[in-house]
Amino acid sequence: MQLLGSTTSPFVRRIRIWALLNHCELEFINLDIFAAHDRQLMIKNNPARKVPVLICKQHTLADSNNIIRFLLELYNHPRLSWQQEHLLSTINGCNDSLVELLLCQRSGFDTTQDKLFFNLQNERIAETLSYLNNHLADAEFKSCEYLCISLYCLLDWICFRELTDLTAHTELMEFYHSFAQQQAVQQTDPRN
Ligand SMILES: N[C@@H](CCC(=O)N[C@@H](CS)C(=O)NCC(=O)O)C(=O)O
Repeated sequence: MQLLGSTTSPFVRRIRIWALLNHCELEFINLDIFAAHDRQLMIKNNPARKVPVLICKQHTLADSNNIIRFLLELYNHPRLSWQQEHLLSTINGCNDSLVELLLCQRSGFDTTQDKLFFNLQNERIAETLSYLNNHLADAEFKSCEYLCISLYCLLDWICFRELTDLTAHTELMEFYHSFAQQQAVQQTDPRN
């Protein structure tokens, strides 16, 4: 199986860490998705023009949510419960808004301006981080490996890109530091 992605994408990193922790052999194809040649490979496999993309004998699958569902089934792991899916959507909502804002900044917009689009993203980021901080101790959260991986990838990406101050979220910070010790985390560090 091949995984098209980039080392910096938090959505790609989730899949890479899960695969490392679960002895799932993935050939990681590291792309610069904004460079012409690499972009062609991504576009050829995903009309939505995003990474990650998983390519295997049966399927070409885009979107980390589909990829993890496929891998969990393939490796006979239980699927996420509905509450866990809800928590994953909360992590995704935060991550998507941060990606949108970063792309706006890279397009030359001042995202601190009082504009509907920026306000909606900023409100979503603040609310989802508070929600995750308050629900991190829930049994359904702590017991789900993929949720913990996805949260860690979000938090580390926020730190890596210096996107927002996390220090007020004490539960998230404690989790972030404890999860960071794992080998799979260090092996997929975008700073390396
Ligand atoms: N819902 C998607 C989001 C993936 C995503 O946003 N990927 C970013 C990289 S972090 C991307 O490919 N962005 C390219 C673009 O927006 O043009 C998933 O879970 O895989």
